[in-house]
Amino acid sequence: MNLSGILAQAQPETGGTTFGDLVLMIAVGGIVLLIIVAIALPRLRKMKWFKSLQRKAQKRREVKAKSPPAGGPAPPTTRKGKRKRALADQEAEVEDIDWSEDEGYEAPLQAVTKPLVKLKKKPSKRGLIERGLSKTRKKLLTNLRSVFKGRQLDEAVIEEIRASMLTADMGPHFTEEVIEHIRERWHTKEVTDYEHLEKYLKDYVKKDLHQWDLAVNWTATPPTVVLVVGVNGSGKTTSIAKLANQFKNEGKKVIVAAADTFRAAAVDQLTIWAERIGVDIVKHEPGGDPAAVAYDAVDAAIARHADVIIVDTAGRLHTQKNLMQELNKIKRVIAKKIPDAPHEVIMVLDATTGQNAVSQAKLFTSVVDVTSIFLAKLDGTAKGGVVIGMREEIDIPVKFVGLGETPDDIAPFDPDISIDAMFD
Ligand SMILES: Nc1nc2c(ncn2[C@@H]2O[C@H](COP(=O)(O)OP(=O)(O)OP(=O)(O)O)[C@@H](O)[C@H]2O)c(=O)[nH]1
Ligand SMILES: [Mg+2]
Repeated sequence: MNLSGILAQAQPETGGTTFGDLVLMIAVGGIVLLIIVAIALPRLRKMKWFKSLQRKAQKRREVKAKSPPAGGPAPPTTRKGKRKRALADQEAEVEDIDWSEDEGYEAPLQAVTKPLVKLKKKPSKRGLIERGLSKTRKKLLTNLRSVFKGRQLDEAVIEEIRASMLTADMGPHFTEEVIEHIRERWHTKEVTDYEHLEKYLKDYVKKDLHQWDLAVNWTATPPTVVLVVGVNGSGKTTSIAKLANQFKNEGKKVIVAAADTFRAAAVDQLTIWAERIGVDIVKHEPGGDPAAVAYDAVDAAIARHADVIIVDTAGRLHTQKNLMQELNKIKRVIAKKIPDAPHEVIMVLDATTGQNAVSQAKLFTSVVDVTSIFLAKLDGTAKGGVVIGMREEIDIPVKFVGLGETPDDIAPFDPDISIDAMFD
């Protein structure tokens, strides 16, 4: 007797469908379901989301299983933790390098260790600028808001606004000009409270900065030659690494030239960067003639069909006169090979020095034809307003800003994003 017969005998009939039929249907349904799962499971295992679920579960099991070493920290699991650990490991590794031959050099460790660690997801340029200008924003806004504190504009408030703008390194000329305009608008009642002032300042500064031509002077027939100048420690070599990295990512063939032959460590530093970024370097022995390095580098760039060559220079010589003579010699030698070169002379300025950076710029521009500014270290300062001071006092376009110590920490200067980041 079959299964439905046995069940039919055990249960009385209840109309059309017996209880036995019901159980039979459930049993058959279960078997069909099992067959479907057996066929689908291997396919399911091949699916991406299933694999990633499995990997995550496996990782969780591994982390749980690893008990922390006696007295030591548990292995980092977050991205921030891993980054911190990787940095610590690299710093330990680089501590073995002997930098003693160049006692004047202060920051080799940071300069060579930072670039290895990269966040998986890079912040957008806007995000970088907003983060970089956060100190400036905090200071400027705190100052301006506290000036008003519910008050309406009057002579006393105007005087306090002047002080706030000077503290933010916006420069005396620009500040005076703006204060005059504010006073006029106060009389016509266009600017009476903080909201008006903020909007007015933002619009005014943006309009002013938009007068700069911010495009890089690429030459029609490569290589484009970029000469990088600036005082000792301003961030030249790091900024060159950033530029080289950016240009390479844009698909350009880049060569860097180690024409800072004044310090042995300077050549090493640029060599490390070039290797890490994956660009060619032309260098001579330390102590050699920087102009000869520049000359060879231009030769190499022409022979290798490079798109751009970036020349590092010394920031310090025995005297300022020597330094300026050397820069001019490098320029002359480059021009012998490519008459309209260098196409860009980028002056790197340290934003943390505020108004001093403006003075440095004045000094350099009196000797070399600087075509643009790379404003480095904007991330570590509340003096970001110096960019506004520069427009007024030297009027050389700030084409790039440096926002950290890794090759990715660079952004083209964008007046709208930067000014919004300073005020919003
Ligand atoms: N926070 C921050 N640090 C930077 C930035 N640019 C450079 N630095 C740091 O500033 C220090 C000096 O940078 P370098 O690139 O060696 O400066 P330099 O002008 O080549 O120095 P010299 O060759 O001695 O004239 C290093 O510790 C860099 O990591 C930046 O945009 N932000
Ligand atoms: Mg350097």
